[in-house]
Amino acid sequence: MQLDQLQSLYQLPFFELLKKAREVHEAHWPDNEVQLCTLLSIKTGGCSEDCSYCAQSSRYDTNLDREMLMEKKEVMESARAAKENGSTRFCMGAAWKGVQDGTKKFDTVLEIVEHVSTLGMEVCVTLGELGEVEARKLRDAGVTAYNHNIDTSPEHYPEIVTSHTFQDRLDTIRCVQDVGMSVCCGGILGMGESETDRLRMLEVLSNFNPPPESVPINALMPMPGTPLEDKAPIDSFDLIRMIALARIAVPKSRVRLSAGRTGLNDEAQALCFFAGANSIFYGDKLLTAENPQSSKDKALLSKLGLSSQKPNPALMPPSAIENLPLDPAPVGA
Ligand code: SAM
Ligand code: DTB
Ligand code: SF4
Repeated sequence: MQLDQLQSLYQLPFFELLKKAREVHEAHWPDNEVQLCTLLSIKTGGCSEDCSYCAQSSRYDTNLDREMLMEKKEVMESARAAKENGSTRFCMGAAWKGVQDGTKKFDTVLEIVEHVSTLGMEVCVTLGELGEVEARKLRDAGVTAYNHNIDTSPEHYPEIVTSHTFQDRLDTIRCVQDVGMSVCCGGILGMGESETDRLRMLEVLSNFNPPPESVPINALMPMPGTPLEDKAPIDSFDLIRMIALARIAVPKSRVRLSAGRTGLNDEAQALCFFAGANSIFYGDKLLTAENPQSSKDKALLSKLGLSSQKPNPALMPPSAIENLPLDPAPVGA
């Protein structure tokens, strides 16, 4: 979709935009299901990059304890718990610039992925910059989607990050797509960007080839100590409009209502689901920040008559399918 088309949609009266988004949503996602994804920070803090929204950058004094790469056993415990709790996707994040083949840390990550991928969930990782070799190895280890956000428009990006470029982000995404792995790519609203920046971000995302499999829309959670700590929260109507536009711009992608749900009331979240959001981060914690309690999310989905996405073998890594029971358990067993 092009910028001028996004601009005309954005200018529509609120309910007209919602109506259009809802039509697209119903045509592509008739199931009333919301995907539940659980995040785990497998390596927290001490990141070399200067992303001005991020509590994990070592450039800012954010009062966050730096942690080493987690042990496989601990990761497996969290992943099993996420599955028990109803998540169908497990996303592991690491705070560092990127990964390189031949390093001990990359080998450890591959081993972690190999194990998590046997559990029967979609496996997502967000590990920063990588090349084609790393992408291929992650895919072969069982990663089903790679999260790498563009975060804002190309024009606004240098105001937010200087330690790498917007083009670096695109290059990583290209490598992921070239090896046939799904891309999860979105951004953050509320970082001082203009309306045009927001629409440009969607324009870039919708012109990926292929379009991203999922699009996380984060509302900035201002982190004390970061340059963006004092940013005012995004107006929830602006957020709902952006969700609606994302639904229209990338009709087949899952639109994930991501960070910042703790700042939204149930009614605003309900409108986001109506406008096309069909995925959330689920569980008390994001990477370092708070997320609504799972019990609260379950209650909200039930109040709205939405169900959580059922496990779907077609979306699981091959190693999970090998581990599925051959025959369904007898009824009542
Ligand atoms: N280091 C990897 C990277 O930069 O791609 C992965 C982790 S990074 C924390 C993943 C994404 O989380 C960022 O691209 C950003 O969209 C989101 N994020 C980080 N801090 C945030 C905040 N304070 N508020 C909202 N979203 C945030
Ligand atoms: C994404 O777009 N949002 C998630 C996930 N991808 C990795 C991360 C949100 C992080 C929120 C801030 C924190 O927990 O530190
Ligand atoms: Fe590092 Fe990622 Fe945070 Fe940027 S967003 S500082 S790359 S962890």
